[in-house]
Amino acid sequence: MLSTAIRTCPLCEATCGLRLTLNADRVASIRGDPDDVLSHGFICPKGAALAALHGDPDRIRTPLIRHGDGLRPSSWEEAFSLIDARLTPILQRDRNAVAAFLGNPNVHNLSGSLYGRVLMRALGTRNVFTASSLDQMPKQLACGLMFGTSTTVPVPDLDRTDHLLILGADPLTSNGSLMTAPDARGRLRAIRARGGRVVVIDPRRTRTAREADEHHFIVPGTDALLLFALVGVLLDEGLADPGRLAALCNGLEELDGLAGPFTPEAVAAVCGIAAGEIRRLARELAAAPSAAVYGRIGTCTQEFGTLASWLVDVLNLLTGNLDREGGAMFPLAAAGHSNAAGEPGRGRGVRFGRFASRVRGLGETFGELPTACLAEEIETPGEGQVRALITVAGNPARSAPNSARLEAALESLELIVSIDMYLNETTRHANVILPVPSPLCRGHYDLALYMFAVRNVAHWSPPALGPEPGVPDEWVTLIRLAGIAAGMGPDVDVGAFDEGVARALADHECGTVGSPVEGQDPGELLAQLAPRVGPERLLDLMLRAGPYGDGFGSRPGGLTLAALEQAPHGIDLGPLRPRLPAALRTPSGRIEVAPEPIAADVPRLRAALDRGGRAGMTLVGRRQLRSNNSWMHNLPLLARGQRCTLQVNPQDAARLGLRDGEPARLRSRTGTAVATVELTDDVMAGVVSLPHGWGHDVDGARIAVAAANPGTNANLLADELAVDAVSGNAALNGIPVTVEPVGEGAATPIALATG
Ligand SMILES: Nc1nc2c(c(=O)[nH]1)N[C@H]1C(S)=C(S)[C@@H](COP(=O)(O)OP(=O)(O)OC[C@H]3O[C@@H](n4cnc5c(=O)[nH]c(N)nc54)[C@H](O)[C@@H]3O)O[C@H]1N2
Ligand SMILES: Nc1nc2c(c(=O)[nH]1)N[C@H]1C(S)=C(S)[C@@H](COP(=O)(O)OP(=O)(O)OC[C@H]3O[C@@H](n4cnc5c(=O)[nH]c(N)nc54)[C@H](O)[C@@H]3O)O[C@H]1N2
Ligand code: SF4
Ligand SMILES: [Mo]
Repeated sequence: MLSTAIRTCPLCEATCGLRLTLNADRVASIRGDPDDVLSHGFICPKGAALAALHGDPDRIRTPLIRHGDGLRPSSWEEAFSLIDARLTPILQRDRNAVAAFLGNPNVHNLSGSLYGRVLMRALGTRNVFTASSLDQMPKQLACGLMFGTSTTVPVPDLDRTDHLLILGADPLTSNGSLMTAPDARGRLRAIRARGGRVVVIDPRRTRTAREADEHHFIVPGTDALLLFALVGVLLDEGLADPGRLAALCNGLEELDGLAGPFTPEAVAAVCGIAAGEIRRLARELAAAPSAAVYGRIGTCTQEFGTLASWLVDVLNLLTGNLDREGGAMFPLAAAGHSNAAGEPGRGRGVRFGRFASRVRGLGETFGELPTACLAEEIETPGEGQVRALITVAGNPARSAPNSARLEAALESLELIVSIDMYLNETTRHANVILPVPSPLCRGHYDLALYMFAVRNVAHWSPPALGPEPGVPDEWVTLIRLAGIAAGMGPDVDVGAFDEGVARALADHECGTVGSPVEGQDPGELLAQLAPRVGPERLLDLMLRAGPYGDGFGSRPGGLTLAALEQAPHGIDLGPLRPRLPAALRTPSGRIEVAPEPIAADVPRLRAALDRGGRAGMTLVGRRQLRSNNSWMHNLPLLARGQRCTLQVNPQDAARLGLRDGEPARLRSRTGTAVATVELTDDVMAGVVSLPHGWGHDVDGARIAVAAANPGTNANLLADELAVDAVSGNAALNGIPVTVEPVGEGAATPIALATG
């Protein structure tokens, strides 16, 4: 008997609607859902591969516990008893001795998004690390300081803009990031079809660049210089006009002084873009009827990530495009959006720098420490030394810089507990691995990603398939771990614990100024949410207390989870609308144009400018269409047709003696790696590109397909000491390397890389 299920793809930020054809509990096919309110039928190869992920024989379906050199299956009782016995004494000694690493898939998983923080609270450790500090922290910090919350981030109004300037992003490959926009190609083509212009700044001629009107190579790490020069031209030539927002700004007058040294002529040689071109780019940006500037990984995971991320929005502001149709706008998500309730002038601003990492003294951001300093926190003795690690949906052994050092540090820990679906490069070090259900067996709502969507939408997906025998929902596992961390032992009453979680959220919502449930009785809200439990209950509460919600009766006809259940293709909440000043949550209630912590970093940029360009080769990364960071190389359909290569410009190859298809050895401060050369003039001279997330040929993992096509681990080369000074985010791009051929008969075999 065939049946159909509709659900959102949980794999990347595009949030595509999928139509699954099911044959009992078997997935017969997965196609794009033509009726989805946001994706309109778009799908990429990974979405279709969810069936293979569901069926992957290597996916873990039972807890595993360490046994000699390997891991053996165990019951859940045995696993939790072991965790309780080992974790509790460490926590009793020193709560900071237990660290946590939360990986990227938590963002795509309601359990991880809502109950990960429950576990963190129960642990009570300062040593919380996440993929955010390997990714978008500079953007969230810059926007937090300017606008008041970490999710008040402008996104390009893609479907209405006349001019899009993209720096360091490749949405045609990544399918968009901090810009939820399925079918990026279609949306970019539509800009050009309506007479608009797309300009890309990237050290590689990306798929996105090939669809653009104009592409400029840029020397990695120099975006802040280019952006400052653009700001300077606008100011000098009288082209800067924030329009109605001028009256909402603090510090506008500081920009002139800050931008002063960075003239087009001063930065041109260092950026690799001619001064005349920089002036033209600025004038065209200012002249466009509407325009949006957008930067992503290339502007974040680099030495000047916060400055570059900030300047992107300074440009949006100065060109009058911030918060206006066709410009860079603030989405209003239906649930959980930190700037939805409350009012300007009553925000406390973002929390940042309240404490520092023990060894290197890197500051905390929004309650977490930079992942770039995890290894040293494990290695360095003293009070607060990390002795145990809990990973949830993370693979830091492949995602964090200097992975050889980090993996050695992991080996020295007393205990590692991993909640994960694979026995991979990280979890092979674990003492206990707790499995999670296949994505098709869980409900789904994109709590985080709708905060960055180019259109306001809401979409609930019920589980497409029934539960997998013996695999509890991930939120249940997180609560059981939280129970242990809270000293309640291995058999915590999950239902009672969850009541407490829901109660705390209801208390919070009822106490929030401007919330549609402000002043209501939390107990009555909870009664109305019955019989829902777990993430569905919390989601329903957030939706109903949210900006489109029914307010539990105070706004009849408003949004509820029940309403979303009746709308399997999602509910369209309309195009983005101007939100300032209402969305501002800075303590001043105004736009902080030149926040002090950011302005204080400008001298460091000035020093880099004075040093001038760097000789030698520079390594950058890239996304690949059939990859998802490190963890989807085990699916045969995706693995076929996806190779990990080192892209090298033919000019460099000739000089360095590198040949297409042959191995090259890369060296950086941290290590050595060997990768197969791909000659292409799509990468600028002086730059080589290697994707991250590879290097699967390791002992003790169970990822047979991935191990057969292992590729090279780029993070053997990324330097954990290279961080964006303001946010502590890892500078995973712009790594100085040497590249040389691996001579015939040389000792190092391909892809067997060592630190
Ligand atoms: N297919 C696929 N999709 C993905 C992922 C995946 O692994 N595969 N990963 C997901 C994740 S976690 C994220 S965060 C997003 C990322 O989404 P994007 O940022 O759109 O993706 P990237 O391809 O990493 O694009 C970064 C670009 O920055 C360029 N770059 C490097 N250094 C610099 C620099 O200094 N300046 C400038 N201007 N450019 C530079 C690189 O050449 C690259 O083209 O993608 C998500 N989507
Ligand atoms: N050199 C370099 N390094 C990079 C980057 C780069 O561009 N260059 N990009 C960085 C970026 S943007 C990111 S986001 C990080 C990603 O860093 P991580 O999040 O550490 O890495 P992933 O490869 O996404 O690994 C995800 C893990 O979660 C598991 N998993 C998948 N789904 C689930 C689930 O539903 N529940 C649970 N519990 N586990 C699940 C997978 O098996 C895998 O072990 O990598 C960063 N590292
Ligand atoms: S683009 Fe992203 S959300 Fe859409 S099908 Fe592909 S992986 Fe899934
Ligand atoms: Mo990411």
